[in-house]
Amino acid sequence: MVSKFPDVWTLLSDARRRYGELFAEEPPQVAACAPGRVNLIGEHTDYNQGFVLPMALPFVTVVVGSPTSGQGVTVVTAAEDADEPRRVDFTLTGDGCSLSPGLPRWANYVKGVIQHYRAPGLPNFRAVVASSVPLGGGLSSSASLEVAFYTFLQQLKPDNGEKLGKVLACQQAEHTHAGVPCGIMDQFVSVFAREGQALLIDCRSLEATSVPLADPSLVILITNSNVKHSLTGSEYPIRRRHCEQAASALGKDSLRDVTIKELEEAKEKLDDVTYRRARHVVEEIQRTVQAAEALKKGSYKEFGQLMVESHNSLRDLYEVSCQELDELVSAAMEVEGVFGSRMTGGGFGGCTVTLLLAHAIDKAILHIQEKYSGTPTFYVTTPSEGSRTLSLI
Ligand code: GAF
Repeated sequence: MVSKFPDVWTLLSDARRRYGELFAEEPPQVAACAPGRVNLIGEHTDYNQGFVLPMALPFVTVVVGSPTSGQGVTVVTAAEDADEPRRVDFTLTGDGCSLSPGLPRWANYVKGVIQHYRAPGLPNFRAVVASSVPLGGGLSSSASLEVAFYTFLQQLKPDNGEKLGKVLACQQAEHTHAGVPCGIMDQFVSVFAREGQALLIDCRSLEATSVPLADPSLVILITNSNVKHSLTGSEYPIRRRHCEQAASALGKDSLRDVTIKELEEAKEKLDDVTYRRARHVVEEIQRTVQAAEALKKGSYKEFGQLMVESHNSLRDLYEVSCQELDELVSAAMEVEGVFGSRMTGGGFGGCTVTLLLAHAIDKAILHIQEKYSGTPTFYVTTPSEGSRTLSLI
């Protein structure tokens, strides 16, 4: 019932074997990995300079490879379900390169990371990528690929090692090469995450506080709706634009600087849609800070209530939920021992995240399965560590 995914060492050995099959003459010299994430609360707040509370998942992207003396770069993905060519070849130009996005789409993340890599003079190389992060499920498979790739490049040609620079470069890669004007959350947590902890990230100061989340009586259940509506790509930049318009109409740099009182007083300056988007963001920022406090105190009931409020706001005010996610949340909330449940990530499909007592897990899975009109996939997860190099010895 609960999906099992290969751990990092299994992925690493798969990637090494694949590398050996493809480039028979020598084994890979370096390896790196970076995790996907689930956001516990604080949705669509990162690009409004607000707070988010994600944690890294045990699902990772692994990159193995070696510098070569030959011409050009070759990258191969081992992704089972890639519906595009799995191999891409290109050349680096002298100045660190100008790699345009194109096909295959998965390679745009790689090209973007190379383009924004923070040290000149990358050598040519060959690499194989393998990942256990579910694709298209809103669990940041793209950020994990970007960050894993950056970490891999750091071993070919070290940059200054500054972690925030790495986060920003990977975010830039997503902007320029995937065309998604994302916030900072996904890349940040993929770099900075620590095992057993969620991260409260202040997306204005770019500082993060660890929030311990390793209570054995608790479980974090991710339920994949296994749907992805086509609105995902087009609606995200529209939401972002509405938020910027709202802040500017109120004379502020971002919605982080707006209080509920100020928003209510200035309501007539905004059209209804812009007002509702802003209302979600302003309240969600407050909710996230409150939720982090509740988690620190072990007030799981309060945390769960805030998760549900967050979901309702994403559904009614921000309008990024969908029927399938709403069904999954409602079903989860009917189970005794569940504290809270909400959609997670950008929305329009993907996953929900549910906080519940460990002893209620089987009952919750059965109930959600019975109530959901589609076919869900379940992952029981724990907060895991951020990007790192992997030993090949
Ligand atoms: C996507 C984006 F990439 C994040 O930056 C964030 O805005 C999230 O949607 C919504 O909270 O994952």
